[in-house]
Amino acid sequence: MPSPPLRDHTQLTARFAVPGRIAIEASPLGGPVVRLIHGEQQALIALHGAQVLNWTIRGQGLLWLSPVARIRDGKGIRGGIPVCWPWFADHPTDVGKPAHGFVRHRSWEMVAAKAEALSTSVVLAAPTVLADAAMWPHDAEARLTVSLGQSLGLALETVNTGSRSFSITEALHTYFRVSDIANAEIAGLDGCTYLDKLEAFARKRQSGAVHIDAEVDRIYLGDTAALELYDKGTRRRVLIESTGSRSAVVWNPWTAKTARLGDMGSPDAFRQMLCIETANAGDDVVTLPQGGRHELGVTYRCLLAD
Ligand code: TA6
Repeated sequence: MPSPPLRDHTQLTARFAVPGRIAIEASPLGGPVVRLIHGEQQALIALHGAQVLNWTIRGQGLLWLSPVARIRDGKGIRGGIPVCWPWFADHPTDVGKPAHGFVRHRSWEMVAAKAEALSTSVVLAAPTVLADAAMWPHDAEARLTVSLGQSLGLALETVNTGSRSFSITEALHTYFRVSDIANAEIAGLDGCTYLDKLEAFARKRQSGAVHIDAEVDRIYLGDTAALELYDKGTRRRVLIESTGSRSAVVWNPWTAKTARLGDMGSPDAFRQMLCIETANAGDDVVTLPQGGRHELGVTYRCLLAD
């Protein structure tokens, strides 16, 4: 009989903390978080949704988090890196089910943490439970490894622990911080086909780098494994390298959707964020047989201007 998951701050600290490298803290957002420290980098990961809330290099924050973000049972946290699983965006057949699946709305189990010479990492797990069957009638486990080393790395593993095959879509829904959306440019998607969600998923072709001057909500298909976000306001480049993914999502809500979302923190908050998401979305579906495993991985390497 597996031991019950550790949720208590004291127990988690006793089992996983490493002085100066791994700490379990009570976040002002309202739940326990894991702080990873590796050289000049730090990352903060909420147990809620296994959501990376912050990633800093020499104190500079590289991810966007809503100033009104809160950790609340059954809700998502606006910003950082939400884990969308076992479906991306609306459920394929029932829009009454929560967008982006259900594991971002619950506390994950902390199952491992390591402070090594070349990396500092944590592993969090979210096995499906009986109550999930009404939403998704499969036995599975999602496991997220977050690591700091040469870069910030995330690896989302799906394990089919049941007796029937199933299909998933998924995304690491990363909100990057930018100096201003007018300064941002995404390279690496030139020539890719994309589905434009704002025009009933019409198929279009990307020409050149991606610039944002209105609401954008696109699923790029094909070779999306090496992207670069350049911010000419900070002269900062983030190299985005994905594995186990054949699609990438680019999203900025702009003015009207920001107002409809209501939890962005201010009417012009969209100007400081840009989502570039490593995914298996749209046509890009992952099917796992009984006992099958799949890993969606991404590394973010930041080249800071001196
Ligand atoms: O990834 C883009 C997207 O699917 C957009 O359509 C928008 O809905 C965004 O995700 C935010 O979704 P959320 O459920 O976090 O508000």
